[in-house]
Amino acid sequence: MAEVRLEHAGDVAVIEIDNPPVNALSQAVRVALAARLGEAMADGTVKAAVIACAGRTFVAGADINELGKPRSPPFTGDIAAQLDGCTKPVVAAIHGTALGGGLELALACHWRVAAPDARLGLPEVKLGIIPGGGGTQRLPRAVGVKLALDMITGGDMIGAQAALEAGLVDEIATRADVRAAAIAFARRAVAEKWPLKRLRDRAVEFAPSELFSRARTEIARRQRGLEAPLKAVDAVAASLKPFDDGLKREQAIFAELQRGPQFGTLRHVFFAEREAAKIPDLPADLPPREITQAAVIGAGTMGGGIALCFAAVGIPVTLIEADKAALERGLAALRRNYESSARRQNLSAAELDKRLGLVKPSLQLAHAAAADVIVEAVFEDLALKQRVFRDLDRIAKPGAILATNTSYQDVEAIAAATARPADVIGLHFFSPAHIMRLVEVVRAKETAPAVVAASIALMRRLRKLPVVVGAAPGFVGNRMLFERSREADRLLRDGASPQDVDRAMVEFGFPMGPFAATDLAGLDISWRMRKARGIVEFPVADALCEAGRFGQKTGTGYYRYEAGSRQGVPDPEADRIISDVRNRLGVAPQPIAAAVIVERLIYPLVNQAARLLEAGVALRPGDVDLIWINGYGFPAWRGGPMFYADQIGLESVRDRLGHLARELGEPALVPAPLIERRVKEGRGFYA
Ligand code: T1G
Repeated sequence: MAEVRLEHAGDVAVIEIDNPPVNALSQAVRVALAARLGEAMADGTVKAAVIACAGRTFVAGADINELGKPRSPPFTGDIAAQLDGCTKPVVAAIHGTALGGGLELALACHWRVAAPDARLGLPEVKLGIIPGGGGTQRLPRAVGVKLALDMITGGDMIGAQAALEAGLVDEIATRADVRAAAIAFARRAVAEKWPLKRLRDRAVEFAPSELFSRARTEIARRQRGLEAPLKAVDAVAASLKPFDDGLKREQAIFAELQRGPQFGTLRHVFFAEREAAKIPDLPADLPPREITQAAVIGAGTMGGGIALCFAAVGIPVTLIEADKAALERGLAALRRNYESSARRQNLSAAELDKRLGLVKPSLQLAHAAAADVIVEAVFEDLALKQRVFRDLDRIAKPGAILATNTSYQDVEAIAAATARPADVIGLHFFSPAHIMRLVEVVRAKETAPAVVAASIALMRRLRKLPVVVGAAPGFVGNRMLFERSREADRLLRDGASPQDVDRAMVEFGFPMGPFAATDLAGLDISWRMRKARGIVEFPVADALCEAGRFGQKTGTGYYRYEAGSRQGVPDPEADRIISDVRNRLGVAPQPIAAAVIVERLIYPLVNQAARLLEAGVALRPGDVDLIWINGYGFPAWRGGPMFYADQIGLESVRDRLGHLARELGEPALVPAPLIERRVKEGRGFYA
């Protein structure tokens, strides 16, 4: 039951919010918080107040379960206004993550003291809304318009040190106990009679109008289709007006977005992410596994990126490579990658060197012996991976997690190369591993539940999004991608051009179309796999590969790339090759509308996912949505393929699949039994 307690540390009132698990500002908490604050201010013996939280974090925001439904005051903004009226110093004691309404509450306090590892942010745009408790007006007054725009339109957190340097936090608690530090801070404010620092009284420093136009341009490029970030720019721009006028503008935008479609969709994604960590048959009482050392085998692009993920959260990692030159290349790439992400996170040079110092290079597999988790990321060849795992079986300490980063090899076959298959699991990181959040946690038949649970916990510690999948070919994401890729090849044979298809998918909301993406990754990778498996359903892709057109790496693929350019241009030579395939197959090309292109590329995803759900390879529709949003660029504001299918209407999707299966003669497009059953029950995947 949520509680807000009022305690006394001498003449300092300590108001403690206790609403597990993240001290969300539910209705009950807001009512009690307003009451305790009033009591503290009315108590003549109280000279100052501290607002703190019990448990693992400061307030992580409004209670998302309540948003979008009828709510009663006091709202976060009302409590912020109450704080503005306080005549005694109020200090926020921040630990864990002060997010959304939690940071807005702290911004309305006169000062903020943070624990060294605290993180602060206004992530509301990730839910399709904007801060609605005064954050768009107070944050610019605390840190300036530029950083406020970045934080509010991006929704990302910043660390305590960066917050101190920006003026968002007034002190970092050197002591372990941030509450004691805040009480001491409050006492100093009283003793030295500091004037109360109310952000609403501060004018926003001058912000050139191009700051806002540049933000809008950047958002239109990087967050295309999302409404909230653009609206957030409008709200922050209103902070240049008198405070109360700006608040009114914020409230109007906040209310409008809560009524909009994107809030419901992004709230679905939020809760799907929380569901993904809950694996039904995992015992709840599994003891946490201590992971203090990691090792990564293979210093290529993936291995270097994975090693970086461990170092970035402070876990020492040994990066092992058989070849000295490859190890040096890997280390150089790792440093380059971390330097660029460090710039984005405002990491200091000292912090960067400290993190990089956690990566120990080695040419000896034996140096993995002390690791609690070992991630193999060698070349995608089963025999090589089995050899590595046979060696690791001999070297690794008992109880170490042995993970393969394979994207399509048989995890069961890899596990069988060891005498400890229970410790073997797949951790399919997506490239670039240090940036992409998604990791498919591939559970083999004999993988121990404790290893699955420990892997999920470890991925969350690496700030990844772990989704558990079964050890079937292509797992979930790539198995679905195969269906879309086959239909994309067919669209070219039927008359569409690569740019027709890519344009339709970009307009749908993908950051890039399937053919530009394949040119980027390289056509030869899947060509090698198709030849090994005797797959012949990609005649256009095969013809391009036979002509040596592997994509950006060879300067030509579906498109042509001028020297030094990564932007492909239509290539008459590619058109000729496509036309030759059509002639060879006797296909008369027809123009294909964008809407049909979207159906022919999205519905096969949904159909294949339905089969994977039926087979238990995917656990939930929400997991499938998360995989495609976070691994393949499916626009989050459309909720993912399964949520999107429900929005279209599953019966309509079923009918179109049946029509396409007949028209194209493609048995894989026959509606999956799960879809037929749900339609018969009058249900979707979610409803
Ligand atoms: N409301 C309700 N429940 C929440 C919640 C929230 N804000 N945040 C987390 N939970 C639940 C979550 O569903 C899960 O529940 C449990 O807490 C642990 O979460 C007025 C309007 C804080 C970084 O967007 O980013 O403020 O599944 O598994 O990995 O302007 O939760 O256990 O039953 O994620 O340690 C803005 C969202 C809200 C923050 C912790 N705030 N939360 O991560 O744990 S809008 C957010 C997070 C707002 C104001 C506006 C993360 C976390 P269950 P978890 P975690």
